[in-house]
Amino acid sequence: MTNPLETLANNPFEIAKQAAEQIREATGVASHDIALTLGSGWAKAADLIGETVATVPAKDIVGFSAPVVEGHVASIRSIKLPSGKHALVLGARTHYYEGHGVRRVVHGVRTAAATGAKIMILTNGCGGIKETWTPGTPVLISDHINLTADSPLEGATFIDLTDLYSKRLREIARSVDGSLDEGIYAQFRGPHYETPAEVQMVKHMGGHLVGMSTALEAIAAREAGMEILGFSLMTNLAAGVQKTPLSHAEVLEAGREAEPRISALLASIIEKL
Ligand code: 8IG
Repeated sequence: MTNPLETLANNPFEIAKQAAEQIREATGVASHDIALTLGSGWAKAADLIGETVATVPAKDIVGFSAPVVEGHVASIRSIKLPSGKHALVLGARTHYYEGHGVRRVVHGVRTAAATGAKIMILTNGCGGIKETWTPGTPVLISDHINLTADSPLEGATFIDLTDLYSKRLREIARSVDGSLDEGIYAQFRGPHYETPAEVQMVKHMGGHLVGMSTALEAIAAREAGMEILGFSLMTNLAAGVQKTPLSHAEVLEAGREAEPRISALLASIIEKL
């Protein structure tokens, strides 16, 4: 016989529901409309999109843990947009490479859905393969290649991933900045960067961006019925495309340099959602 409490503790959707309830209590906001995960280089967007109603330490919400990467922020913020809508900003992302399993990776997305969010904005910092891009270029994600060999879905959940990164939302983004390029994002498990040969493999597969997040989260967001906007900040040319070795310090510096500009861009896009 199974213990009902164990069943509850083992159900990721139940834990997300509990987390959403805790967020409701901590923020006083009954329901959120939009959720954002802010990756490297995007954190300032939270200050630009509206009025912060409440900031909650992520560690106070069930299932969230403190981030391990320098430059990531460990808080969950509820923001009232000028439109009157409520945005939930997840500053704490759990990466696949942390080794806590894929359920933990997508807990934020599932929690966002449980708070009522219908749109999930996933942002990240990543490497770029197109040589015409320079570090600091924001790129809309048009599709992904999941190279983690894993999935956040368990059991016979055959979810369609056509138009995973909403064409409608990408069009809204381009109505704000017509020069925005788009690309296909390949998620590796990391935490090492790719070899030049792996970057060439992705290029031959049709990928344009390489990173360590987002694809698994997008799948979970789609399962939860959300519409997804994916946004990458290309902070470095991928290994081998860039002739010099990759350094995390340089990646952070490129993020810092681009942050005000891309955060303002994201804020303008959010205004139109
Ligand atoms: I920022 O070049 C950042 N994140 N996999 N490759 C991968 N992840 C990244 C990279 C990169 N740059």
